[in-house]
Amino acid sequence: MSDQTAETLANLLKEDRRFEPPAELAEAANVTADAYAAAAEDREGFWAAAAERLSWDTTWDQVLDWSNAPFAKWYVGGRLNAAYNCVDRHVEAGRGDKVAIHWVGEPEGDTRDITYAQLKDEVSQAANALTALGVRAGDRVAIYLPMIPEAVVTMLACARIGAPHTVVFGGFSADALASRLDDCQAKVVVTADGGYRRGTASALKPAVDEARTKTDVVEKVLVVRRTGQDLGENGWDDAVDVWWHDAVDSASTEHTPEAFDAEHPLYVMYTSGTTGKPKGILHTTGGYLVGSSYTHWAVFDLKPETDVYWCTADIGWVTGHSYIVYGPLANGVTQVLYEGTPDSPEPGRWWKIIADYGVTIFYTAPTAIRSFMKQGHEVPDRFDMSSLRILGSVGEPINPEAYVWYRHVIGGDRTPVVDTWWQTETGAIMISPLPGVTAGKPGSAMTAIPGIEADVVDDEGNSVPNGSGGYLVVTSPWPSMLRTIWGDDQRYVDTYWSRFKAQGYYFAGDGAKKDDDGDIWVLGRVDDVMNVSGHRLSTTEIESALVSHPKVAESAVVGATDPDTGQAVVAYVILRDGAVGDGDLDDRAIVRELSDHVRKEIGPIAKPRQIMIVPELPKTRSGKIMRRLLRDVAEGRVVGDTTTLADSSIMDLISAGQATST
Ligand code: 6R9
Repeated sequence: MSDQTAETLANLLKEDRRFEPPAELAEAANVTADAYAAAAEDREGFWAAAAERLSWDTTWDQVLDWSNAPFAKWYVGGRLNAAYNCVDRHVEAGRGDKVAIHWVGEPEGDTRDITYAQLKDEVSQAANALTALGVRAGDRVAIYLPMIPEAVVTMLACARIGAPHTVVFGGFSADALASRLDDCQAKVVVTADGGYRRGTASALKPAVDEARTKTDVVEKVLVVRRTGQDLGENGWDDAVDVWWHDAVDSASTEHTPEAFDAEHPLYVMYTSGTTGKPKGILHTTGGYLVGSSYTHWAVFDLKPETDVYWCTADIGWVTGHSYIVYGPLANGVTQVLYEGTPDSPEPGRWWKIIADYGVTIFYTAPTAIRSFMKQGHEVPDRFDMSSLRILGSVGEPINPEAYVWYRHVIGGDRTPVVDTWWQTETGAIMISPLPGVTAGKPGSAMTAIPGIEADVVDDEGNSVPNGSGGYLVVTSPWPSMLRTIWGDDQRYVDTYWSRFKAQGYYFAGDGAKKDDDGDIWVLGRVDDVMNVSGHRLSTTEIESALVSHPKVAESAVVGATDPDTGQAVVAYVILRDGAVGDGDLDDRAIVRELSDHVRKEIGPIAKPRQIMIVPELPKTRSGKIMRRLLRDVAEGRVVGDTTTLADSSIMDLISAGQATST
């Protein structure tokens, strides 16, 4: 670490550092300070103007219909095609030769540049192929792909024909895939033979085959050949499986996009909630595209003619939807799409990509920044990253040290850092600095962006004074808000709109504080949702996975603070009678077995950092598990107040029994 960084870090603990926007950037900024007041004065007028950035087939009659709150309709009567907005209109405007995607495969040298004209042809071909497979407007299509261009092409092809997509992260297991396919009744799955992770080809198609044994909703599986790996003897079903290169490559590049209602479903994205079953968050066409494209332009001060943008998220998460596919492509920018892991084949891979492509705007997650911090600045220092002008952060609170390191080592102390708070449910960035306006404060997401109204409130829903903490709420509807939970309107109302029903506020599930200047610091979840490396996981989901194992009687899962991943999964399990000392398994082997079981049921990201076998769980007299106490143990603290426990000696047993863990 340089002396300067060390000094910066030391200072940070004592003082609130401010990073003023660079003068040049402020002068040419897309959004200026007066936007806040203008939007506050006429919010619907503001969002009507933002919608003008898109091409509409029919304009709307009404910006917002909130008469059936909390079920919103935005741009009522408007009609548009999302794929046309992301692709065709750029080609029609004479920008067909512009590169839309610099795709970088993980194996070195495996790259492809795709222009907007080529993207239009490929999306049209895929739209024709999906139609030929029987997909009609309104049918759901699941996408289970690595980070290859076909993932973007398929999403846009679905949007083009009005078939809502549901992208399932390639790291999810067959079981997790099956439950999502089943919940949204996906007719077609688009997948690949495999993808590259850390230099090796890892299979995807077998998980789809396995998922199909658990649900019979899927009629066709479209398979991209990516790795060329062997699919095995039973790995192909002629009645169901179709190769992408057979169905898509031969399809016509002519396809006329149909305009859909602004409220036509665009996609369903599953995310963890406080109960075991993931929630299918529904986003619709008009409002979502306005929200994602406006925020991408405003928060990153996007200059589509000159910027080269790169968001490192996976398209299996909402960040990939809003800030790789819909926002950036609607804005017609050139972007990098990278298939692999940050440090493969060498630790400087990301920085090399930035240098090679002259990336100007870079958007990533704090967990990645922290892992690079550990490697030191020597690796990034080897690369010329002077093209960068704006850095973004998303997924979890960014700790001030990581913010300062990011700005200093990656951004050469030139670049504003935008810490963007939002959620799968919000569809687009809600709270963030604006790079040409806001003096950045390490660790704070600052204020709601123009057009968005957020607050921090107490238990009764009253706005807390500066210097106090409470719950983060959104106080008025916004265009890219979720419309419902797929197939479960009641759960939508209960989860988001019942906590502050009297005020009509959207409850985000996050705790936050307002500092003395009134700026917002997001502190993390207040419900049973964990945030591991920027990915949301529910405690109950992992608990259900654990108790589905025959050896487990009961389990409790907590998120414990982790220096690398933000939070880590820590599980406590009570084994069934006879599971211990029975046969040849010792505790350690059981822990390993349970860990593998969670991995299989949900996916590697849910794998507990630690599993502790305990004789009992701490419960209140009404039988509620006191996670607070378990968190104390997991984080190595003195166990807090145990007076409400039915049996207060239990915590001594649990604290003493920590030896049996991985
Ligand atoms: C976009 C995304 C949402 C949850 C959210 C919060 C956490 C996201 C954050 C942040 C602090 C930020 N979160 N961005 N916390 N500062 N800048 O991550 O969506 O996967 O749905 O997660 O992530 O806890 O509620 P999603």
